[in-house]
Amino acid sequence: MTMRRVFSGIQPTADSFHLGNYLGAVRQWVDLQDSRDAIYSVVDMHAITMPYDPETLRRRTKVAAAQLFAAGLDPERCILFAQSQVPEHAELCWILSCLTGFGEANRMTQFKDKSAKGGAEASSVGLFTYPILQAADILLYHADEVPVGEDQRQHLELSRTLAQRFNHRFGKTFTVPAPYILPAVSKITDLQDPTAKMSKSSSSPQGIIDLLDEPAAIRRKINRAVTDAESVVRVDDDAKPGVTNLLRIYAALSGDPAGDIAARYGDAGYGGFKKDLGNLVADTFAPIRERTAKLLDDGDTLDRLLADGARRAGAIAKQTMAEVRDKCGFPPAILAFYSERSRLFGHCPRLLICNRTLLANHTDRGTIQYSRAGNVSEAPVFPLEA
Ligand code: AQP
Repeated sequence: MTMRRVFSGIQPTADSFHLGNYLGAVRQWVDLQDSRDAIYSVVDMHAITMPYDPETLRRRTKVAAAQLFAAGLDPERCILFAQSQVPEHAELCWILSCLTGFGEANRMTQFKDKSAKGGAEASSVGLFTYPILQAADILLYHADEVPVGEDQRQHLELSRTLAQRFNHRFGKTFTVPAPYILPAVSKITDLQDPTAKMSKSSSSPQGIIDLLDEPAAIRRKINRAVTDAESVVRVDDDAKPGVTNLLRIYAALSGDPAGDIAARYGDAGYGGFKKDLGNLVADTFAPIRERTAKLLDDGDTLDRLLADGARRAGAIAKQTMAEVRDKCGFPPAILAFYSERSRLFGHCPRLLICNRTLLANHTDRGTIQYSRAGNVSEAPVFPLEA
């Protein structure tokens, strides 16, 4: 039986992932490697929807990949790649954009929240179409499931709608993806504002725990986390959002049920509870932090791992796009590669996929002739070597 496929992405928008990213996404990614056909991406094209600095983005993309490998992603058991190294994401995004209603895109709450901060005039069109690029990310790989936090549920619903719409208009092409959301960790909140999600871009330094924080900083932040005046450790989302958030983090990292942890500390105050939780988070993150530093010291290996991931992801994406382009009515733009030195064409996987038959190699003018459904046509070929 073939394994179900998962796809998920994470933005390199900070110098470290945070506890919410870790529990809501990264840890699931690691766990799912054994039971799923897993494809993950550092989505650097999403990271340019807000103003950014190219050198910072380059560095953060590597730091993101290093953290993911350090957290347990294994290139033997999953594919991890940088989104911008597989150009088909942008190509499919355009096609899906043409299937998305303006009003439909305008209902996305993440755009409303993020654009409200800087003002709609200052927001980029890329920020507006972000969920369509996300749909392209997912649909390119025919993902069955998408492990994400609760904040991504609405975007995932759009991906499902676009897959169904494309299939309805052009014939069955895409898998309709399902969200994979674990409620207990789907919204880790800000330690200083426990009603808001912990977020790279909007949490204050005291409200966010970074995966790469020093152990002392982690303990201090948890010690100063906002709680309440009651001094009883128990789950109550409405009356005790701060303590409930800390209990959820404790339960997720220890594996113990939140009720058992609450019973252990009872009404003895928050001091001991926070101290133990601080140690637990610090101990969980310390080895990831050390492994990340080692991986970053060996930049060549990291580059090689990402390039290999892009090669493997790109092979799947190219197959999908060959079918999509054909269904949309586009002629094939890149049908085959050939080597100038050998003057021989290489494999033509796109020809096979789209029921085209190779008739002739016109190496003199850099094209090939093919037939499709009895019609003869010509397409450009791009040399691998200059
Ligand atoms: N607080 C959170 N609790 C649980 N899951 C979370 N995720 C993010 N915050 C929480 C999940 O982490 C994955 C990667 O997120 P992302 O980097 O693509 O962007 P995001 O969701 O917008 O997260 P941030 O931290 O708020 O980033 P910025 O500030 O750059 O926008 C996703 O699966 C997300 O659900």
